[in-house]
Amino acid sequence: MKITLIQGDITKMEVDAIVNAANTSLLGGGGVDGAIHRAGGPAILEECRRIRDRQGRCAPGEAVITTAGKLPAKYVIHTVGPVWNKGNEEEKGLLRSAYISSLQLAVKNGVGTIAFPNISTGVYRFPKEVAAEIAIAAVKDFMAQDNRISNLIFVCYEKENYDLYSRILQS
Ligand code: AR6
Repeated sequence: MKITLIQGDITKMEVDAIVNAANTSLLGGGGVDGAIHRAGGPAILEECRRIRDRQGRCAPGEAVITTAGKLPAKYVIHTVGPVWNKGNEEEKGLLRSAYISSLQLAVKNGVGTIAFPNISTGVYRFPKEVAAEIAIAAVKDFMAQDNRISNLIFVCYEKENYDLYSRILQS
């Protein structure tokens, strides 16, 4: 069981599952969501549409799973992080839930290797350092209780996040 940190593009990851920082519509957007749908092709959006038709929107803190289209990963786990609003709306708990829900769905689907982006730290403006602390604590807590994830990779797109994770993971 290990946690790895890299700086790069999550769409390139050859893992069982990559996690997408989606929105409640599940129908795509910008940032990492846009990059995943662009690189993965229309099959992912098609599956997201079917999930939407079946269960409606995906609430913040929850997650759904699709296959990964043309991506090298097997699955995409779409989770919705909270929009930061000065910490007044349970954003911290919802961010933790986004990580935990993704991991629960991962193990349910036999995923052993998984890559996470820095959920909510882009368009959703969650303060990066707080988000990194929450993300690292959540995955460590999960992995301490469930040994089915053998390798968890934090994929930071920006150097600022990479440096933050690097410091927190070392301490
Ligand atoms: N690989 C890894 N990380 C990436 C990539 C990539 N290819 N591209 C961007 N990031 P954001 P959010 C990083 O805005 O804040 C979308 O429109 C980025 O640098 O993608 O959760 C959705 O549809 C940042 O650190 O997601 C939602 O509407 C992190 O991914 C909304 O944005 C998250 O930034 C979700 O906002």
